[in-house]
Amino acid sequence: MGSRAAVICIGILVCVCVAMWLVTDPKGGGEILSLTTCGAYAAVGESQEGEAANVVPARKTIKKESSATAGIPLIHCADIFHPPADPDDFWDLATVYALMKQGKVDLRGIVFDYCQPMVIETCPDAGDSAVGAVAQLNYLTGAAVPAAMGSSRRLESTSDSQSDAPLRDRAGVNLILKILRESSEPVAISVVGSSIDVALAANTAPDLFREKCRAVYLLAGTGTTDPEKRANFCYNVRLDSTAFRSCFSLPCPLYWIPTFETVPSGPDWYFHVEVQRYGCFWRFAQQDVLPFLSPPMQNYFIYAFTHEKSPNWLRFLQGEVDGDQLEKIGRQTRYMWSTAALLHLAGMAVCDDGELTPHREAGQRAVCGFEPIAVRTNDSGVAHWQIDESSEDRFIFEVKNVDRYQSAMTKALQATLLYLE
Ligand SMILES: [Ca+2]
Repeated sequence: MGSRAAVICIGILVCVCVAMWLVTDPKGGGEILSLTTCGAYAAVGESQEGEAANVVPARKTIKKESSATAGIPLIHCADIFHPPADPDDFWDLATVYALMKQGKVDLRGIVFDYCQPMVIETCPDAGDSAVGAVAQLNYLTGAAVPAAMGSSRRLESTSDSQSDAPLRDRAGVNLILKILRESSEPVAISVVGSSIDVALAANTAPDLFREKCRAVYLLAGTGTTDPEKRANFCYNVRLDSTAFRSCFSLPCPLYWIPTFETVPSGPDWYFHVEVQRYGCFWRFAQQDVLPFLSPPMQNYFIYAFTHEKSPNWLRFLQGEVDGDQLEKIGRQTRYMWSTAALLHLAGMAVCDDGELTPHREAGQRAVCGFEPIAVRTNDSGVAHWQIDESSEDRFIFEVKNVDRYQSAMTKALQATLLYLE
């Protein structure tokens, strides 16, 4: 069964590769769209932080710490497409590979969200799964992380396992279950898109999840449960709200990371969202990180954010950095969500000055963290939660220093990605 699943995964990846090469850019001009986690999308233009600094392709240098060798087994589930729907997924994918390079995580597999009609409706430029990005990062790190397509179908109930689905819709679930089954130690799962495949996998094999899933890091939803503040209004929830609700019954620890605490009303709400206590959202000017990265990593981001149509992902990676393109994407503001969660699952806390330390050493300096909660759901999503010190398997993300969170995350991201050369 294992080799059969692998063959199926490879077959699907080949098909997706072919599809990706055929993607055309409907805008034609390479304009980069940023899809908000709550579904509105907008052209990401000039940095909102004022005049952009002059960005040059010359790499700045920052001292790296020496790397370890062990790592927490990890499966990363992402809605990453080429061209992007939400470009932050490219930063997240680079982050999990950088954590693997440091020996903090052992990246065992990637599950691609299926590109649902809702994705195309919300972001018409979105392409198919970014298999080229995975190939680029596998090449740079000397890894062979497998990737598989997720299910094209939403859950019909919170206990749905889609056991009757065709094999092509089971590749992601089968990869998750295979990794759990074969791992000698518990595996963490990060979910930064829809919750479909992790919910299906848990519904298919709950005992396996109970035994082998270290934790699910679920990035979706809102910290507020007040409908008047648009509770549960979140893009990742709307990809499949039933799957999202199902995750709160997972037979394993759940680290819940609401995307926003509250969502402002109005058509341009997206530009007015600020860092809040119970939401992981933050933003940064890409020019604050890109110039520090290695030339291949600069090309990785240029390839994605210019909607590069060439199928030559490897030669693009190895080519000269286009300084004009790097400067152009450097001026864009990137809206971010997942970085703190990915660092946390790798055992690291971010301090208020951006320093990365083991959890236990951060203390009051931690700029964010998790608190134990009791939580219940209803048909809309999360109905109520409260801090519950006795809880051992349900946690909520909390920004502990709202003023310093954004600058600290920018520094932590920069330091993490330096491991990719
Ligand atoms: Ca995402």
